[in-house]
Amino acid sequence: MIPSTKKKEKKSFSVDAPLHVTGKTQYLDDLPELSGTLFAKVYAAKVAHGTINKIDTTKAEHLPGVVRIISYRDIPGQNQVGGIIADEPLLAEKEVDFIGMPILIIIAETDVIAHHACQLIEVDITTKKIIVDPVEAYEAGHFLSDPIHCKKGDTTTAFSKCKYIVEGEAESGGQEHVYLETQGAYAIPNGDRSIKIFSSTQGPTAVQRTVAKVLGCTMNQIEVDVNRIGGGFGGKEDQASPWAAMVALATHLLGRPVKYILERGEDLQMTGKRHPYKSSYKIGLDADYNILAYEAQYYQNGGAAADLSPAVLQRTVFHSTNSYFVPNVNVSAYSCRTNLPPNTAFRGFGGPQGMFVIEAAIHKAARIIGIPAPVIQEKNLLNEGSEFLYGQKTEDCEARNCWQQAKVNYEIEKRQAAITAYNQEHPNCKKGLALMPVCFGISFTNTMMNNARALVHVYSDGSVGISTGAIEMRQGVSSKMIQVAAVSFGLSTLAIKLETTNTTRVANTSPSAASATADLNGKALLDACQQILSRLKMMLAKEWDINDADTIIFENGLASSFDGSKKMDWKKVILLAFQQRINLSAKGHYATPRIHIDRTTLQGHPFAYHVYGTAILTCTVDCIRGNYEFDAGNIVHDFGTSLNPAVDLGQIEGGMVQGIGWMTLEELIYNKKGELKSGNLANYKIPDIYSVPKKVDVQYLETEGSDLAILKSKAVGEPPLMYGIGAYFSLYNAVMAFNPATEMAYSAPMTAEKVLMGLYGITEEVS
Ligand code: LUZ
Ligand code: MOS
Repeated sequence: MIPSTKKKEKKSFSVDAPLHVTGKTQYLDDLPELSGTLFAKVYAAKVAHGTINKIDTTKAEHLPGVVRIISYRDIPGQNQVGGIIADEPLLAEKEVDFIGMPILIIIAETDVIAHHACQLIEVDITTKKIIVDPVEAYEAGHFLSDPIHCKKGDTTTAFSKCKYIVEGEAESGGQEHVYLETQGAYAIPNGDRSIKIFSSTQGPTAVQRTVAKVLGCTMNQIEVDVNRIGGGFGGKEDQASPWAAMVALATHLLGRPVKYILERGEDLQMTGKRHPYKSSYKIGLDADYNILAYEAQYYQNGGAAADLSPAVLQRTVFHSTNSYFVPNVNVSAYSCRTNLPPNTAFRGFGGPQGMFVIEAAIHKAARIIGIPAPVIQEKNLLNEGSEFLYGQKTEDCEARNCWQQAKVNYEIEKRQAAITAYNQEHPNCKKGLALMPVCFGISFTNTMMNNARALVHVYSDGSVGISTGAIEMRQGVSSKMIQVAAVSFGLSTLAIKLETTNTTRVANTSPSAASATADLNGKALLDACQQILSRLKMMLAKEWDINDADTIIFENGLASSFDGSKKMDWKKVILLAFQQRINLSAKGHYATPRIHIDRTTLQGHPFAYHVYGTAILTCTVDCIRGNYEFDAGNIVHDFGTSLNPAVDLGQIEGGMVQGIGWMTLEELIYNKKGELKSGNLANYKIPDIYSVPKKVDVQYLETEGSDLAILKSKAVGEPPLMYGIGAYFSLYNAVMAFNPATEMAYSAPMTAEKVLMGLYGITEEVS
């Protein structure tokens, strides 16, 4: 036990903010290029499914400045980048499976030449049957992995006891990550038979492993280094690897540094996105509105290769009942193979898709019964000890506390009454309100991945250098890591330097994902700091003739005895330790305790803890034009004891807005040929300042926080995205205020077009 951890640096601290506001922040493309650097570019498939008959690269090869055109035949190792399932070639061999599938890599002296050469390549492909719809793929038997069936209790018997049974369908669209920094990598020869890669990745070890596989070498031949990345949102958990493999392959073949940073258009075309889902459900309630039974079938649009789809699907199943206790549940989930780019991790990782379905089911049930949806929501919230579908029981359950605080502090009843009055007075403008409770499980569902390591050096002048496996992707984890070390040693954050994330310093990392990065890496870092501290305490105990070394306190840059009679400046302590040849470096390790899951029955205790919250979203709809805006987004969130309130607040606000984007504006459109019709940011609309609710307010639920959270500061990355689901239902309610008989399908996003059709009862598709 370190006494100084009691005194957390409560002030909000950001190591990066001064760099960002002065434009000095260094990303991948800011690295100075070595002389002799070559540039890569992919030639990608232009049809979504077909057989390659002929490839003609003659013209491109003759273009001055083109150094080499690489095909799958040049790969010394395996032509394989699949992470969970080996079903994804780096470069197409005989078949192409989606538009944007890489076929060739052009290597040239400049990126302009590479771009030009790309246009001179001719590939002849015979088109085969193209499937873009998950249900069509399901019916044709095209799957990426085995279906998941998970049940609890007996839904059949339970339905026979229900007063109300409601069935229906729900559909949610994909979502493009739009990280500000596009995918990319830079490989340089690093001594004899070794390659160093700078990559914009959330998963340096995934990059290292994939590159080694493609090059047919061992992992110790590949070094991956990441300073920070300009956004990931899940898009770089698995899908940063192909570009790194391409440049490493070129470096291996040519012995020169090779760089590839995707243009925005290429990135939008070639990379996978959030999985669109089509789902059906059946929900049963008793006369008191208790949900007794819930069944659902999820059809996940996985794209052409598995990528992370099976794991995403599992999280959908685990979050199928969101923040509610349902005694009888029976769900089936299918990962369907289609001719789209392989869909991948995206903040929430299948959880949001699962939650949308039960929220739609509750909303529809409430409509049919003739009561407000929040009556059903509140009635069925999780209680202490409620059992989830996967067998785990809630501990320190905050579902009702968040809901209650939101209801009281944000004066729900008063606001609902004001909205009703407004709607009566305004024939052509309607307001709507919705509540969105969220319960999200923290840990990788794959237990094996929940571990991390850290390396700490205290230099002989007292300064500290720390390395972890965490990737800074603008979520503020760097600041949190520095705080953990500062708090541990009782030093100012200025004394701590965070190094890049590098596979030679911290090996076998899990990706920065699953909201667990600060917890896992922070705990490993704490372990390393504590090892050094305990050595220093032993030394001082001897020096000061104190029996119990643990009573020595490190605080405010000083070591002191418990009674304050002895004091020594940190720098002096370190100098003394150095003179006494004490080890001033340590490697920390952490593996989340308690968690386990039976992979066949899906029963166990997969999550370290759950994060809870409740959001209230209100909107105003222009009933002439279908336009809308959000009046307020009010959130009560369970942070535990926040380590960095400003960073955490940023995650809540940003997450909610990203969720609102997914639910309302962002419409990914692929036509039947598998062509992306929303392939630029003019026709794929992402939230801007006008999409942000006019009033955003976040309240802390005062809780202590879990011991499995870093310094009791609960994970905050993904949960807030799902607050955005409330935006969908607030719009639905506003439309119902105008047209109570509207038959709008539960189909997200709720674009202005859909609102307009809903207002006027137009159900057929306009194309
Ligand atoms: N990645 C992963 C994730 O591999 N497993 C998970 O459970 C997960 N959850 C959220 C985000 N990324
Ligand atoms: Mo993520 S969806 O936590 O990479």
